[in-house]
Amino acid sequence: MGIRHNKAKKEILRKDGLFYHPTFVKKTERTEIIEWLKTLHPIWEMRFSEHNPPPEGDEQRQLKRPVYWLGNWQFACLNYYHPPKGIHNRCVKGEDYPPVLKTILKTVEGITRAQFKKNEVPKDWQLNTCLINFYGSSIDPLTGKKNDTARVGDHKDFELGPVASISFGERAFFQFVLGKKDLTNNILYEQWIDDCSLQIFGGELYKDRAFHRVQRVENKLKTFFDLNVQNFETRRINFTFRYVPKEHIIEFQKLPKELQADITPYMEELALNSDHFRKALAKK
Ligand SMILES: O=C(O)CCC(=O)C(=O)O
Repeated sequence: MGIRHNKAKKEILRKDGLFYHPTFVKKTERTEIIEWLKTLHPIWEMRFSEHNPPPEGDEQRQLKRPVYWLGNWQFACLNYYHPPKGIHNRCVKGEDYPPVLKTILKTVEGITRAQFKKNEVPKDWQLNTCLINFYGSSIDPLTGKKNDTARVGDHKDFELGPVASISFGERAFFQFVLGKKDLTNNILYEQWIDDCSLQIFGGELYKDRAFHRVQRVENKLKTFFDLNVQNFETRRINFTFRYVPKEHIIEFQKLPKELQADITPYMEELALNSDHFRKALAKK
């Protein structure tokens, strides 16, 4: 049986391997982060590429949502960071965090060290990688028809050590599940993720054994973020912070040529609005 977090009380939740603070991000920080988000131009990625075609039984597809990465960019077609074997040529040096996130992260790293066991936090662990997911509905530019894609299927985050996430906007229904991926799942824990909340999970049970997923995102407020995402209505934004050892973060120009070719269109799109990506493409 799943254990439901008592959302009405807005209590901080402390379990072995899971920490949740429903009102962690201050309103002033929220405002600053949302303003900064308006400067970003998130992109749509395809899951596969010319040099990493879909394996048998799978097919090329667009990700369900626009994304932006900080610290390093794990392009979907480079297959994401997946230790112990998938560690090379997957994490391309990205933009630094804005000051407001740096400040928040110092506290988050402190909470993590205090709440998690020593053996659950790797040596040199720091939250130096961030995936920003934009949840909402895509809008067909011809018909105006909306398609709600605000969910994420069962998966694990393979970066070592605890991962932390902060969320903004509509609440998301989040589950940790045990058992084989996509089969009848045994719900380990489920909870609503609130606006301005912090969730941290790690350890053998929540991080290594359980899959996690976002089942749905509420659509109650009918207010959308005003961001640079074409044909998309964003009603929730989630930042997931992770750790990738420095030696596994590579400059674009050091990638093998065929992988450079696969991600060049994304780098060019990012370079339209980012000095970092402009310089990365120009470097020899
Ligand atoms: O949106 C969320 O709360 C979770 C996102 C997630 O599962 C991920 O980034 O791996």
